[in-house]
Amino acid sequence: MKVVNTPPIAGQRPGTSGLRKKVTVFQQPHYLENFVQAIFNAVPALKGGTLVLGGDGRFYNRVAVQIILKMAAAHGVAQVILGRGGILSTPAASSVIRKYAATGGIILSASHNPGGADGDFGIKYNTDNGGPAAEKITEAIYQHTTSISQYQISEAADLDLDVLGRFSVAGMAVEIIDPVADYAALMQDLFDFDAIRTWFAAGNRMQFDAMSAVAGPYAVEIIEGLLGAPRGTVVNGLPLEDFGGHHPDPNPAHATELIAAMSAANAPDFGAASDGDADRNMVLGRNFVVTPSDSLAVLAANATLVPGYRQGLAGVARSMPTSAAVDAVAKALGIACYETPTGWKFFGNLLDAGKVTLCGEESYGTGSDHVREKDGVWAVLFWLNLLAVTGKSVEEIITAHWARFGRHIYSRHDFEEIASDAAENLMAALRARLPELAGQSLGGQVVSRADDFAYDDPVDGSHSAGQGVRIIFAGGDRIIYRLSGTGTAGATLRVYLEKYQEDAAGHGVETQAALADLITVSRELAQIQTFTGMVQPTVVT
Ligand code: VG1
Ligand code: CO
Repeated sequence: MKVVNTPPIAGQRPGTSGLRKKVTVFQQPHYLENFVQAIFNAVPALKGGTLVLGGDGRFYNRVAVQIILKMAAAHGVAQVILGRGGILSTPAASSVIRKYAATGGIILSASHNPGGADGDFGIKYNTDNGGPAAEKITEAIYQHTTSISQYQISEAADLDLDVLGRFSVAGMAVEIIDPVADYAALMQDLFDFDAIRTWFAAGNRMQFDAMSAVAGPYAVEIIEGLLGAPRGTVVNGLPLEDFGGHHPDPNPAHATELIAAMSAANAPDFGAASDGDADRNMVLGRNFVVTPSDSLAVLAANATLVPGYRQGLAGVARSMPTSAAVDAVAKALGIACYETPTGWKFFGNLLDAGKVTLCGEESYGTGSDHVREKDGVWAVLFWLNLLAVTGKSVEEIITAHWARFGRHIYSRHDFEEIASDAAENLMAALRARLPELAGQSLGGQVVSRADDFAYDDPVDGSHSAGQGVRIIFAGGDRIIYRLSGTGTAGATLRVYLEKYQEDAAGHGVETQAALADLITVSRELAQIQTFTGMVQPTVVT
């Protein structure tokens, strides 16, 4: 074991989901080691405990795994459970932490951010419930990075990561597990695999685009293997260190290959994609895109059709910018609906306390109490289960849902790589105007409420302020503004737009056209062009 002197490195505060930086930043001397040491300092229980370790396989994953193994050994961790090849999808890591009652886990991923030598890398700590560490812990980790003076690392040789079995690194046990097996078993407990097998056997077709990311092995084994879908159902199924140069983000703007396949003449019945670490999902029907907010609402409304949720839902939760589609379902079901800040870590307490069963975010994230992360493959299997037992198409399910609950027309406009100070100034100017907005008319609609969202966790009472500016109109339409906490270059302004359309005659409208007035108001109110110089968003989903 050696002790290495190190200076604190600025800027290691975890964002919405862990610490994300360019690979080149992580490659700087001591950068990763300082952060990992801060985790061990902040979580003393890891000494003598079990740590789960794995990542999405992106560039630098294997290097980071070797470093973390040696540091874990130096810190007296009793056992590391490691995915073969250093691979574990984020939801699989969460399930493994829970199944083996581990002390915690370190997940290596920058999720939907691009990878490769010039791309992004990331690291986050998950606690013993399998979920992302709460703000209290991420903040403690950050504080340690600001005062660190040395780290400990063993001088053991590198471990061969590609062989299953039990090994030792400087006396610490390392169990290398199949990254898919435990997760696949959990999925079989939740979903009606027989019904889905029958659906495929009847000739229904699907395309799952793993976007050359970590979902590939999970989707191939579960969908083509256990569920008998034809070979080739999963495309881009081989995880690549640079995701083939693509943005592994499952939305219409980035999953262009899937969008094209689903709008072709011979399109499959069902399309799906997931992100870099397989916790996000996008689902589509033939020539029909499902928004994540609608998907959450549909899963909630139909949950009892699925074995794992047959007993009904305790409650549901959504992040604040996510549309109120699920609120309408909760109301009809007579269950609670919680509104939380952006980021999965805010769902953890609600799930642990049994207050909610399903939760989701507008950013292509859906999940349940089966793990403590959002879960892309789980959401896709949930949809497959619904398609199989209802015999309906995706479009039929969604349009029937709208007919019953009304449609929450929804879109997110992202303005990426804005200079950080311009973005901060824009938000500050917006916040300064909030007190005067209520009662005013904007674009012909009266503002009923204008505030900066704050959240009081109903379980532990923790308070999180400054979570996004909300402009809520009298009719329920909303414009939300917040800055991204996952980017690595400049700042990203996210503008979320929502309009409720009750009348079925208006449900077929094109989304951007239906939101045109709100879009204009959103640009003018925040003076987006004045502050950023940008006339149009870089990504619209
Ligand atoms: C984004 C999404 C948020 C999500 C987070 C992590 O955060 O908006 O809903 O929880 O990414 O997802 P932000 O701060 O950039 O808006 V993942 O799949 O990147 O871990
Ligand atoms: Co992700």
